[in-house]
Formats: sequence, structure tokens, C-alpha cells
Amino acid sequence: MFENIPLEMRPTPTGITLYGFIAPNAVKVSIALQILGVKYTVRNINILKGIQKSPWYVELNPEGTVPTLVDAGDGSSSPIVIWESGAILQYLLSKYDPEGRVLGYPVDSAEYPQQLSWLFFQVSEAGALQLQANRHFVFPSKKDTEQERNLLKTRYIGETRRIYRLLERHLAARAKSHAPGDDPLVLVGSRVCVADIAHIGWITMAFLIGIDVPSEFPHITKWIEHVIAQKGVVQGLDASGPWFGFSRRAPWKRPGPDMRL
Ligand SMILES: N[C@@H](CCC(=O)N[C@@H](CS)C(=O)NCC(=O)O)C(=O)O
Repeated sequence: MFENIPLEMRPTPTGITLYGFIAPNAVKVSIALQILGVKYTVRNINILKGIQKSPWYVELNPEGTVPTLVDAGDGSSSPIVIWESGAILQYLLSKYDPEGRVLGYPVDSAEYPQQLSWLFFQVSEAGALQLQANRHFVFPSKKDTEQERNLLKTRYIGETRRIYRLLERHLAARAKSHAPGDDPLVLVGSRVCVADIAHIGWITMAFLIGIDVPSEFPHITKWIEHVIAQKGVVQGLDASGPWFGFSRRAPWKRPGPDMRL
């Protein structure tokens, strides 16, 4: 099944292999794996060098993007290949948290439809729009004229800010009034869930497109700091290499013995 893949990039014969990179859609998956306590092996696909468009990789992931996950199970049956970060997260929840006790909520709970809404909002709106902002701000196409580049940057950074304003309003409303037992520092219910972790990579790198979250969005800032402080989140962010959301240029601090949030 994987004979076209270079030997060193083949998935492990058992267990989970994550084809990822230091990239916000990929770290959603490594954070989920860390929180769920699932062992995995990372194969880095350097998207800055175009490895994601290699024919062998496009056989796994037709869009030629990260992440892709291969689950070889106990090695006794055909491995499962799954791509699209939202699909992978749903797959991991159904396999490793089927009762909704760790990273998801139970399917019959009041929180579940909210979890799904905020997760799909992240994947289809927030991440997709910020991805375009990054593309035109950080990696502008040489084919576009300067006027086109400026138009694209303005449009997608504006769209990203619209999304952030929406998140800020939601978190501000929860801070003002929330059900007993709920945690106002998360998107849904009483604890961090898959919807929260899906946003972390993106929001911690918004400085790259000129959005200074701590000075513009105080509620988002508290939320992000709260999520970063959860067990497994930093390890997931760093799974493919040091997360640049914690670099000297970034406003976020990596929690640790000598660093405080
Ligand atoms: N909708 C996809 C988007 C994946 C995506 O665009 N990933 C980026 C990294 S965050 C990537 O691989 N970019 C390289 C490229 O587009 O060639 C998902 O959520 O998994």
C-alpha cells in the first residue's frame, strides 16, 4: 500500500503516524493526540520546501497539505489513511474518547452540538480565512501585481479580524454570564474541548499577519493562555519542532519551570 513512499517517510507498521509540520492545522492533531494520551510518530512534511506536493504524498492526501494521519492499528489489517484536520479530530474522538470524557462531550449532552458548531466554524471559516491571510501576507504570489496583493491582504486580514471579533464577543458574553459549573475561559461548557484546541495554532501565530491579539482581544488572550496551560497542549504544539507561537517575536510565552504565562 505504501510502496511509493520513501522508506524513511513510511508510516510505522503499527500505531499512528502523523504527517505534520510546524503548521497550525497539523498541531491541532498532535495536541489532540497528546491530550488523549495516544502514542504517535511524526513524519515532518516540510511545506516550505514543497514536500506536500510530492506525488507519493498526494497519494495519501489529494490536496497535498498537512495534516494526514495513518492508523495502522495492531498491524493486522489495512491501515486507515485520513486527512483534513477536522475529519482527523472527529476520527480520534470517536476512537479514543467515544464517551466524551476527555476532549469531547458526550453525544447526547447539551454541549455536544455547541462543540460541533465551534469546531466546524474553526475548520471551515476561521482557519480557512486566516490561511488565505497568511498566504497573501507571508507568502505573496509573484504572479499578483502589488495592487492585487494589497487587496488580498486587506480582505483576508479583515476577514480574520471579523472572526476574532466574533470569538471575542462570545468569550466576553461567557465572562459576563455563564451557567453554574461552566468555565468562562473555554468556548463550550465546563472544560477545554476539541473546539478550543483547534484554534490554538492559528491564534498564537496571528502576529505573523500583524494582529496583536493581546492588545486587541483581551478575552481571546485569557482563553488562549488558559488552553496553552492545559496538560499536553505545549507538547502538541512542539511535536514537529519548537512552535513559533512561542518564538521571541511572538507575544505568547511557553509555560514551564522558568517561564510563566
Ligand atoms: N482544510 C485543510 C487545510 C490544510 C492546510 O492547508 N494545511 C496547510 C498548513 S496549516 C498546508 O499544508 N499548506 C501547504 C500548502 O497549501 O501547500 C485542513 O484543515 O486540514
